[in-house]
Amino acid sequence: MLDRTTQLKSYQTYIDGRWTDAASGKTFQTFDPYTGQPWALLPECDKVDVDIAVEAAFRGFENGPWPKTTASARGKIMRRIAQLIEQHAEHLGQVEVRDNGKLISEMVAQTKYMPEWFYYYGGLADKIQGAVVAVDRPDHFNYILREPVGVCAFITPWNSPLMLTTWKLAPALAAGCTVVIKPSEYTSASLLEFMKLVIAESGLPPGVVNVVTGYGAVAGEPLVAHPKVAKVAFTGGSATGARVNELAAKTFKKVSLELGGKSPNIVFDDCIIDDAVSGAVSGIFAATGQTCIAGSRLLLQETIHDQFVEKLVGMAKTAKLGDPALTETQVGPVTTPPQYQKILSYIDIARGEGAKCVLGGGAAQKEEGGGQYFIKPTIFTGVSNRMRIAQEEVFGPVLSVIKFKDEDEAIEIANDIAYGLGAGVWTQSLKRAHTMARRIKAGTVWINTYRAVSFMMPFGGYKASGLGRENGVEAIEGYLQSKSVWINNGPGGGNPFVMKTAS
Ligand code: TXE
Repeated sequence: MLDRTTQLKSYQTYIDGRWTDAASGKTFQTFDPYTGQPWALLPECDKVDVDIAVEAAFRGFENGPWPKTTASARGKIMRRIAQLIEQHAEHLGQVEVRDNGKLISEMVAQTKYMPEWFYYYGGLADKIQGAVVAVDRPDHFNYILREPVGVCAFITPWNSPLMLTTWKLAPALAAGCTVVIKPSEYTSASLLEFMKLVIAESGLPPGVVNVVTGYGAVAGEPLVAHPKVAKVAFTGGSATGARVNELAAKTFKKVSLELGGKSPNIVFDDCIIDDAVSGAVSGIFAATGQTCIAGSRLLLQETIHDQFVEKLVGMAKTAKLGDPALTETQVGPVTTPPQYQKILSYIDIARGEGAKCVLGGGAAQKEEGGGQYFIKPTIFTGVSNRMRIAQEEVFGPVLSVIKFKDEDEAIEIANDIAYGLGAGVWTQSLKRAHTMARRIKAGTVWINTYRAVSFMMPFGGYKASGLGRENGVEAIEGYLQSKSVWINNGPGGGNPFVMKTAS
C-alpha cells in the first residue's frame, strides 16, 4: 500500500559518490498529482552544481578506477545493478506512483522489466570490438579502436522517469562513459531513490553517475552547454529538443533526441475488430495518454468506421479512473498542472475546429473517479488530418478519429505529419502488413499490436520525432566513437609534400 505520509520528505542529490544539497542551499517542492499536495523537497541545482557534477564525471572518465575497469568487469557491475533493481522494484515503482501519478500496475510491469536493460547491455560491454583492416599499403598494420565518447549529459522527462533513464544509462555504462543526469523537475524522486538503493550499492566508482536536480533553464541549459560534456541524450518535447540541439551544436556535441509524436493507429476492415479496439484503447488511454508513442490519430477504414467507433466508445467508457496506487485503476491523473491545462485547451481547440466529441470532453469530477488533475478519456470523430487536433501533440487521453478509403489514402494521411515516432496497423493480410510497414515513415511500426517495447528493438524517431536510436545493439553506438590507428612497419620517406595515398 502506498504511504501518503503528509510530512515533507527531504532529498539530497548525488554527485561524485556523495549526498549533497544544492550549493545555493535552495530547494523546490515536488507534488503528488493524485492529491495535488507537495510531498518532498529537492535540491534546486544551478550552474555551480552542474560544474561540480561535470568535473566529477570528467575526472571519473579520465582518471581513477573507471577507465581502468575492463569491459568484462563493467558487465559484472551492470548485472549487479540489474539485481539491485529486482530487489527494490516495488519501492521504486511506488515512488514513481507518488511523484508522477503513474498507475501501480504499469509501474510493477516497468520496474520488473527494467533489469533486462542492464543484463542485456552488461552482456554487450565485452563484445564491443574494433577491427583489423587489411589496408591498401604494404608493411602497414591498421586497426580501429572503439572508445567511449566521454561525459554524457542526460536530460530526462516526467512521463516514465526511471524507464527512460534506463534506456540511456545502460548503453552508456556498457560503453564506458560517465554520466550526469538532469531529471524532470516534476519527477526527480524516483531517480534519487534509484541512486541510493541501486547505483550507490552497485560498486560503480564515484563520479561515474551523478545527478543534478532542478529546472530546465537553470540546471539543464548549463549542463547541455558545458564544454566537458561530449554527448547529450535528451527525451522530452520537440521545442525543448530543438533548443537542446542548438545549444549542443555550439560545442559540437553528439546528440540523441527522443521527441514527441502524433502516431497513426491504422485499422483496416480485414482486421480482428476486437483486437484492434483493444489496441486503439491501449494506444491512447494507457498511461493517461502521456506517452510519446500514443496512437493519438486513429485512422479507420470507412467501411467499418461506425461499427468500430461504437465498440471503441463502449470499451473506453468503462475505463476506471482513480487512485493510481490501486491496482484496479486504469486511468490516473495528468502528471503536471501545465500539462493538464494544455490537454483541456486542445479539447477546446478540437471543438472549435468542428470535430465531434463522442466521449468525455473535459475534466473528470470527483464522483467520476477524478480529482484535481483528471481528464475523462476523450474521443473526437469527424477529424480531418489538417486540423490542429490531428497535427499537434496533445500528450493526454484525447483521440482523433480520421476516416480513410484505401491503403493509399491511409498512407497519405499517416505520413502527412511533422512527426514519425510510431504507427500501428491492424490487418490480417500479410501482404498489406509488410507493404504498410515499408511505406509508413516512422521509427517503429506495430502490426496487430501497439505500445510494445523491448531492450532488443531500436527505438527512435523519423522526422521531427528525433535523432538517433535507443535500445538494441544500435544504441551502444551512440556512446562510442572510432579511432583509426596506422602503424607503418616498412620504410618511411616519400614526398613529404604529397598526401600518402595508395599509389
Ligand atoms: O517537456 P520538456 P515539458 C512533450 C509533450 C508535452 C511537452 C512539454 O507534448 O506536452 O513535451 O512537456 C528539461 N535546456 N513531451 O515542458 O520541456 C526539463 O527540465 C535543457 C514529450 O514537461 O521537453 C525536463 O528535464 N533542458 C516527451 C526535460 O527537459 C531543459 C516527454 C523535458 O522537458 C530545458 C515529455 C532547457 N532549456 C514531454 N527546458 C516524450 N518524448 O516522451 C526544459 N528542459
